[in-house]
Amino acid sequence: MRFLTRKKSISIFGIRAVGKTAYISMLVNILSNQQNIKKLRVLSGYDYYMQMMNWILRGEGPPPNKTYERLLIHLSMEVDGKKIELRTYDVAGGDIERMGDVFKALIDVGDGYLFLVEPTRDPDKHVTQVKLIYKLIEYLTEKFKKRTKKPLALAFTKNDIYGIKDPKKAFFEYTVPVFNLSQVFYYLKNYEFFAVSAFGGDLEQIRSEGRTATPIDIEKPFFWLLKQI
Ligand SMILES: Nc1nc2c(ncn2[C@@H]2O[C@H](COP(=O)(O)OP(=O)(O)O)[C@@H](O)[C@H]2O)c(=O)[nH]1
Ligand SMILES: [Mg+2]
Repeated sequence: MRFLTRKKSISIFGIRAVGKTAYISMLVNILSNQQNIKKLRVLSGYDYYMQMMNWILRGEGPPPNKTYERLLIHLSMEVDGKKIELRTYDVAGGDIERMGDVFKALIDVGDGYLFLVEPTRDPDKHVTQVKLIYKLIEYLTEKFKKRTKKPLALAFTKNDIYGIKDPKKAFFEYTVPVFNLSQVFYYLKNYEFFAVSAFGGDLEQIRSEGRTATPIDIEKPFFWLLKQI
């Protein structure tokens, strides 16, 4: 019983402007429409979610996080009759980039992880993203002393712009100019790659054409993680 009722927690990581807020908001929206998901409740972060949906329906997109914001979205639901509780965090990107207490707390509390990556060639973002994934694996494995079973989903964001078809291949190709992360993936026993789009296109354009944002594949890493935890 205790095993069945234990709260499961998923932590979401990603640098500033990678698309965390967009992803989380559209995920909550999708989950609320899923046939196999019942009794979805937003236990924490409900007002935040509604505020984001307001911005998204306006076609303006989520406003940048304020540096002090560390928002918790806490959901409970039943998936295929199984009770699931999960927590996702939307922290200001800068906090993650500094790899400080927030970064470590998110790792400590998580049963599974979703790392969002934008395949941008911007040198600062490129290096920071590779650096953070290395650091995440280093922390999870206590400095590469042991391998970890905790599942890690790596998802490329804004795929309406980038059009990635083979996310696994694209991932290692993306890291190579900075550091070939396949060197440290040996320490992960369970990982998978995805490419998602929160809005299915440019929000302003979608809005000007009278359409609504249509996410692509954003539920896939989530359901993959749910299966693993
Ligand atoms: N085209 C496109 N833009 C996106 C997508 N997701 C987020 N964005 C934009 O990227 C910027 C940063 O997104 P946000 O969710 O605030 O990132 P955060 O800082 O990680 O929370 C905003 O201008 C969003 O509108 C997407 O799937 N497609
Ligand atoms: Mg945000």
